[in-house]
Amino acid sequence: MWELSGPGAKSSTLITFYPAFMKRELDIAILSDVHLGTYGCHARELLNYLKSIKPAMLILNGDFIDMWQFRKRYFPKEHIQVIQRILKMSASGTKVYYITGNHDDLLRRYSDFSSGNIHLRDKLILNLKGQNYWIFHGDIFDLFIRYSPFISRIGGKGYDWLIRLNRFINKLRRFMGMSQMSFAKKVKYRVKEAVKFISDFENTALKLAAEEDYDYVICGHIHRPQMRAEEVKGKKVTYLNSGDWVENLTALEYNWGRWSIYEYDEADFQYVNPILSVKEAREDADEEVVASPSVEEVFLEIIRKPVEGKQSAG
Ligand SMILES: [Mn+2]
Repeated sequence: MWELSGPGAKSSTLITFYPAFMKRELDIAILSDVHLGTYGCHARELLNYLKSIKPAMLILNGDFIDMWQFRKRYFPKEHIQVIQRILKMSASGTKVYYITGNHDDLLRRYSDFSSGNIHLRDKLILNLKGQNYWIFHGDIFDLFIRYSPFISRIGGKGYDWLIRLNRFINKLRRFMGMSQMSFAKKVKYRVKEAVKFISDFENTALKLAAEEDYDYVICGHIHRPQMRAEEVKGKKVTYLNSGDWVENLTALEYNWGRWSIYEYDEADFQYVNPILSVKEAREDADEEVVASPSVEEVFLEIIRKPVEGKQSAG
């Protein structure tokens, strides 16, 4: 929005005054479990975040689009804008890796497809400063860990329903001057089984990474942001998890050779740097929104968008 862009931008002089330094430059940003297409997805907040950064590499580590929920045809404007924002980032130089997860496993048959700066993969192996990284969504561990029926139920449709119920109750609570509460967090965190599931997941990842001789393993899937270093059989392994954009609103950021977990804070956008807030932002000429696209339209747009190519006439 405030970068000087192509011919489409009607470049009101105001826009050119917003300096580029307001975008944080990052080497790598990792997001997972955005679950576009579900009621739980905090797309507006994610848009705020995406507009505030300029990463050299953006890794979408699985469950970016929730294709399991698609038949409901819930795909509001902000959800499309998230996709458009990412396409725009890729067009202006950000290398985007779309790693498949279990909710977008339909895309696995297109894996290792690349178009311009966008790369679809099932996993990603990186070497940063001599350290080997193993990056994948993590649903593969479901085969190793025994789920309790309770957990698998929250993972599915019931979970989406729970979030809607939660929103409704929070509306009532707000109305009565009470503080907000998160069912999803309560359910997921308080239940002993869930805690055990999370630690099983993390331990499995650490153990396998050590066996495969990786220094870092980075996952998503369990909606639990984490940075944890352990010594496994004499080898130091670090487990990172980027969390999600349903409950935690977090991302992993790599800059100046260091990892950190970004936690979304509405206040940063409303008060500290209001110009970054989507609500305040002017509509971009090139960000027009197509009304309710079909499933195919949405994900075909991602995988076949000619990023650098000019649009062919007609
Ligand atoms: Mn998942």
